[in-house]
Amino acid sequence: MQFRGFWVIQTVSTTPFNDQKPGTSGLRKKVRIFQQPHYAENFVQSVFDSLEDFAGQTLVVGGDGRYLNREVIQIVIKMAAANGFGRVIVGQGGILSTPAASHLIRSAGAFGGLVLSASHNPGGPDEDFGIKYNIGNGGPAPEKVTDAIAARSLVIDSYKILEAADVDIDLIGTSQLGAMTVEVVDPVTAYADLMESLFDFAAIRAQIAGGFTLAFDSMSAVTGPYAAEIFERRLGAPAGTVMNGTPLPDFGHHHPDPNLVHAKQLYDRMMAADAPDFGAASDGDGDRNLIIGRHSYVTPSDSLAVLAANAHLAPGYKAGLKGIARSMPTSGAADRVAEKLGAPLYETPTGWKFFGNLLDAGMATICGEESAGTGSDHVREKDGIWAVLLWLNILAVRQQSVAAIMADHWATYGRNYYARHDYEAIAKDKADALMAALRGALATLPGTGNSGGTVKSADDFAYTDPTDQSVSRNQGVRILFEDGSRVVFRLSGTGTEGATLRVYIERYVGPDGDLGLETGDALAPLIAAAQDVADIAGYTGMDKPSVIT
Ligand code: VG1
Ligand code: CO
Repeated sequence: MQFRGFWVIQTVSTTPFNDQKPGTSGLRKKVRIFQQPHYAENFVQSVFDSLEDFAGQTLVVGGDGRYLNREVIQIVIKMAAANGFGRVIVGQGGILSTPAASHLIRSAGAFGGLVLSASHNPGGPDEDFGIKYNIGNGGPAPEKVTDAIAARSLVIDSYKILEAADVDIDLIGTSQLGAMTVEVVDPVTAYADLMESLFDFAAIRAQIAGGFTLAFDSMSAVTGPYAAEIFERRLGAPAGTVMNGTPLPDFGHHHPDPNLVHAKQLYDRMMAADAPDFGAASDGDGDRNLIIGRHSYVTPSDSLAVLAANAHLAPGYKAGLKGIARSMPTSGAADRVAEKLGAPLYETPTGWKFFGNLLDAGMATICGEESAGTGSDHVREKDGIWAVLLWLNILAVRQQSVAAIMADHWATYGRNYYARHDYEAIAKDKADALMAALRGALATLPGTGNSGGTVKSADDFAYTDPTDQSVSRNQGVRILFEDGSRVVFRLSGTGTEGATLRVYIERYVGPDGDLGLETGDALAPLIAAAQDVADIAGYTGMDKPSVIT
């Protein structure tokens, strides 16, 4: 025990839980697991123990408002004080979207931040919670940091926490906790100002005033207050434009995952006869985006390509793009845009942390993933509302519908038909065996023919970071066909129940080819080939995926 004025720092004995997955940027588990005594504390102390020289520095803390958010924020604040941070900045009510947290870390010159979220996973007492650590550039901790945290969590035997009453996180202002300052800040304004600095709000406002209609579904998650401020107040869209705008601890029992399955309410609205001109949604922590034009769904991979091709129409990007980065499973649509722009294209492993170095080095301006994440060098996370605003800015300049912009894009660059098939909650040993068998067969695949065509090459994706030469291996099995089609297999790193197999299927058709096919029809032979090559039914007992996006 240690005394600091009236404050008592407790050193609490604990035992490791041994289940922090190496290679993932945080800890994501069922709420019940997080509620075990010392569990959250162990992870937070493992993070602090893996950092150096943060005494007196600033830590940003906030989350997506899900069940347990407030309790864990109190733990983090008291532990930060006990571990010697000089200042904690916390979003009012414990709210900070992931991109807003990234911005706050950067603008405050913070040492780092803890973001409490399980992203698009459901929330509530029987659902998921998570904690991720972001470094001083505002982005997810790189592998060397997450590996150190995971290693520390295996041997931790005590943590430090200040014995104190809870801090009032609902009142904006500054208070003192031990030797540490606690600043409760408005989570929205600085972020909204950043958006206003990048996009032509006057043009978007004029477009809306002229009758352009939009719908934004916050899915009862963190973007509600951000969207209300930006779309309804600053851009003048009518009240009700933001759907499900109040963050709820259980997201109203929904999966806050902006895809066609979970954002069905928005999808149905966008496909109705009286659909608005533009629809969008974001996920639990506000870093993902779903874009649906009137009667026209845009795949995330296509959205990345369109945003990259048109970014120069927005004031923040009028100087053009330094480069484009996409994760390996994301379709090659952005590659064709990069080629035309004469900008470099980087292909990274899945996960935003790999973009951070490229953005810091000024090598890329826009980044994206097939999982509905798009962003730029304005922060170091993907950013759902940013993507929506860039679309709106482009629409305001081009004065065309989303469907017309897509048709125009495909006529110029060709179309990458694309789908992701997820096989969820499969037994971990079965999933590992399936991947091991695929990896074992890599050498025998080239030259063989099947319903997908003739295999040109097959490998297990490895990435060498061009800025620090660090190597990441085993990032997913790729099978490339002679005609440029592709099937990719990898296991999810973010699920909390068993294992999830993701199969990514892509077929390219040039500008003169058939651009108007149904995606399912266009991909049918490749889907069959994928199921066959990996013997998915044999390993999983599932004859079809649980989610198709
Ligand atoms: C998924 C997505 C990946 C994304 C990650 C975090 O990972 O596929 O593209 O970066 O979620 O997104 P995985 O390992 O389950 O495929 V989020 O919105 O949690 O910050
Ligand atoms: Co997210």
